[in-house]
Amino acid sequence: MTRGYAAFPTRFPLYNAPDDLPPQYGCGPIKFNGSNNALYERHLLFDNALSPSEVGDRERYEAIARSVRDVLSQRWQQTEETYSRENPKRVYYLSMEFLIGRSLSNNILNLRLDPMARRFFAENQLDELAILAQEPDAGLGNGGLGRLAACFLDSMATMQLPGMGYGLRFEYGMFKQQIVNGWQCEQPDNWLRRPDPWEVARPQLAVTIEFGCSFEVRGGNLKATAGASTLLGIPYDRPIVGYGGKTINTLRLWASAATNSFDFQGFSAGEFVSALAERLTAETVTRVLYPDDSTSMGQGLRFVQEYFLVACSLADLVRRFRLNNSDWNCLPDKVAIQLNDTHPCLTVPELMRILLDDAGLDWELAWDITKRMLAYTNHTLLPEALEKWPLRWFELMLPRHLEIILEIDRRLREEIVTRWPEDNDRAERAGIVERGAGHLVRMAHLAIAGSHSTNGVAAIHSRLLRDVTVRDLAELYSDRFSNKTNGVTPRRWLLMSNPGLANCITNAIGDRWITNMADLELLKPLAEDGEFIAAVGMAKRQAKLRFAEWLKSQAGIQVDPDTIFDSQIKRIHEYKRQLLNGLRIVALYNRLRENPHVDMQPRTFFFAGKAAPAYQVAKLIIKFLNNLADTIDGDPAVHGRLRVVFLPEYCVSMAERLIPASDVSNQISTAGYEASGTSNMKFMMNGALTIGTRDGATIEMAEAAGEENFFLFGLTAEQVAAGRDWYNPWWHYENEPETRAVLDLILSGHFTRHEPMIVDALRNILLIGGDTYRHLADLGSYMAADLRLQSLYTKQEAWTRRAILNIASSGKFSSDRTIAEYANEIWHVSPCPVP
Ligand code: 26V
Repeated sequence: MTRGYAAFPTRFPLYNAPDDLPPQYGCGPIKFNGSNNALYERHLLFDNALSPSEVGDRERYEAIARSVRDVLSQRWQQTEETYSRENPKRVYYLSMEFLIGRSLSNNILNLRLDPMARRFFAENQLDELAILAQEPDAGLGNGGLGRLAACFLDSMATMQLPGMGYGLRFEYGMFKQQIVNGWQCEQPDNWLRRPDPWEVARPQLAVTIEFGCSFEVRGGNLKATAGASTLLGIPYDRPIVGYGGKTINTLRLWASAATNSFDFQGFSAGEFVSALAERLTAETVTRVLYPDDSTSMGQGLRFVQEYFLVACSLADLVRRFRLNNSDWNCLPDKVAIQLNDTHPCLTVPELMRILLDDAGLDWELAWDITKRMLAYTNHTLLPEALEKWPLRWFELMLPRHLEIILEIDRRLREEIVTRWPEDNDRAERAGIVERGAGHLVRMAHLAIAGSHSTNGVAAIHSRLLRDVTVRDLAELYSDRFSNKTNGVTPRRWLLMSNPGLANCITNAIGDRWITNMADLELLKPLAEDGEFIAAVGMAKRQAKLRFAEWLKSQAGIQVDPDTIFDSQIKRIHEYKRQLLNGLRIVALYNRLRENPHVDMQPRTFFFAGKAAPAYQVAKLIIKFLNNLADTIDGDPAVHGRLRVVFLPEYCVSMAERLIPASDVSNQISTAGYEASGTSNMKFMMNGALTIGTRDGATIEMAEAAGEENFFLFGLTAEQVAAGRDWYNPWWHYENEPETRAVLDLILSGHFTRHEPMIVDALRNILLIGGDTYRHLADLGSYMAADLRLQSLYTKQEAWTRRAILNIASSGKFSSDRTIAEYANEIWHVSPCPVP
């Protein structure tokens, strides 16, 4: 008999607290007995009705995850009970995306079960890494906006705030990226093919949503047809464990279904197939995440998804409010709703509809309540990504909402004309409905008019939003605008992903930093302490070795940890300028080819990121980077000195591995374009030095650490804007020898031997088309900053000292700080501790 079976107990004792759980993190009634495996064994064998010889790592993963969920489920219920009893003001974070990644190790860590888990894996001789790798990333997001939502949930739970996330349960998340002959190929991400141990379906709480039209799937698209219809929203809850396990909040994701899941009449009449087709159409709504974060191209299904999220979530939270409160006037005292970009901004007309039609309030009161409840965050200034929906779609699908929007628009215009009677165009510019060939509803304007707060995500971004992008509305409602600089959770991004460095920090200053990142300031004096410098240097080396080993085992790629690890990992976008990084690499390559004896630090460049499937230029950039990697790899002249690696399938789990191992973080967007960035913060906390432009939150990071500890370069946002009419890339080509040599080598086809169309495309982007994103303007100063960086790297101690000063200054970029600002200045919610 195998060990697992023999150990199977006949009774299931109550869980006892792990003996090494520090008392300050005591989880109340949560008890877990580390010395027996009862829970695990039961899940392993009974959940899938398997014999011990049949179980593999996937079953082991599920059994461990289920055991952890058992451990937290009581506390999860108590959290909800406490909120029901105390009836505090709650905050709801509405987002089309939650990029949560994996949950098992994060939940173990936040429950402080990690010592016990380590013992468990050892005692049972289980391969921890192989088992953790069984969990698919929950890739329910495109990039920064979705990952921010996930970090915010972690912070709210850790700070014991009564918060809840609302999103969609996409059956297919962000596509899987393969690289074939250098090109990106997309594969569906069927992440729910196997049962997800973290989600709890709550069909008893399903809500019914009404549309002014019916739907059918035609030619792969969702088409609206005549006649009203209904959809069912079924909630699936996921636990959000705060650090220390005191509060466990909920992320509620909605899945769509048909109201009559089975048409029995139709079935009797022999219409079995069409009855089921209706059901399939209904389920289409939450089938797939839109993998495009660069354009708001009119997609009918996307519009339906947005309304579905809004309608389900509002029905749910209003129902919850009504359980404890009878007076509609109290809604803003009990509910704050944060709108993550304009994606959930149909909340404005939907809430008005509920207050007018269901609650029977008059317009003035309904409008006042709506504004006091809602707050809006903007995450991009790119005009092509600002959502505008055709008025016609409202007419077709949401006629009542259209009436409400037109009335909001009428009143807004009236207000503007009264205040600026001389300014004839202002109402047209600032109105909600953009009048034109096809009338469009400007969702950002709707969000600003219908809320009490609008914020950007870094100081420069909030300023540009107010002074340029929505200037007219900002002048009208100046008191509504503020900035809330983004942050990231130090639990996942430092404590969990970089245990070596985390230990180093804890040994030096204690572990309070985990929930109080300002404490990292205490590390500043240690930047002069030889022993601490050595320890931090060692932690970086360990992380590099660990990453190199992982890469070897996963992809068969061998990288040298003695080279500088220089990373740029993010969505592929022209404005993020992966191409500029490529130009830098070609310049270094040229230097080495010209003079093999040139003094240059050996380097490995890492790229990772996905392009929107329809974004051709972004896909071409991926192809170029892969060609660059192949050519350089195949050139013996630079062997051992220069290496380029494009890592396919960038995701949260990959970032968790690569960021701790990186020496250099590239944040090189054209100034004025990157709203904030959040990977920049993760790199900083993990002791990478930043080479970057004065854009987004990088500006505030350099301010915090001191510009002398950063490698800043390039045009400022003001200079970029000022050059709009006269910038000419040819000037740089003609007057800067290195720039010219770089372009000549690329345009000679050196990296694209049998692919002339790539050369044509690059010539177009960088020269003929005017170089919209100023690659050539910034290449010279990028190279200069790069030289400074290389020279510092030769002095390892000085380098690590700067890394320490960066870590010590990264406290501001904890999402705990960001959430404290939202809670105090926008939501006015306070902690509601669970006894
Ligand atoms: C935009 C769109 C356009 C309509 C179709 C679907 C779709 C999906 C996602 C997006 C998001 C674009 C905005 C975005 O992700 N912004 C990023 O937000 C981060 C968090 O605030 C910030 O750090 C990044 O700088 C910013 O690019």
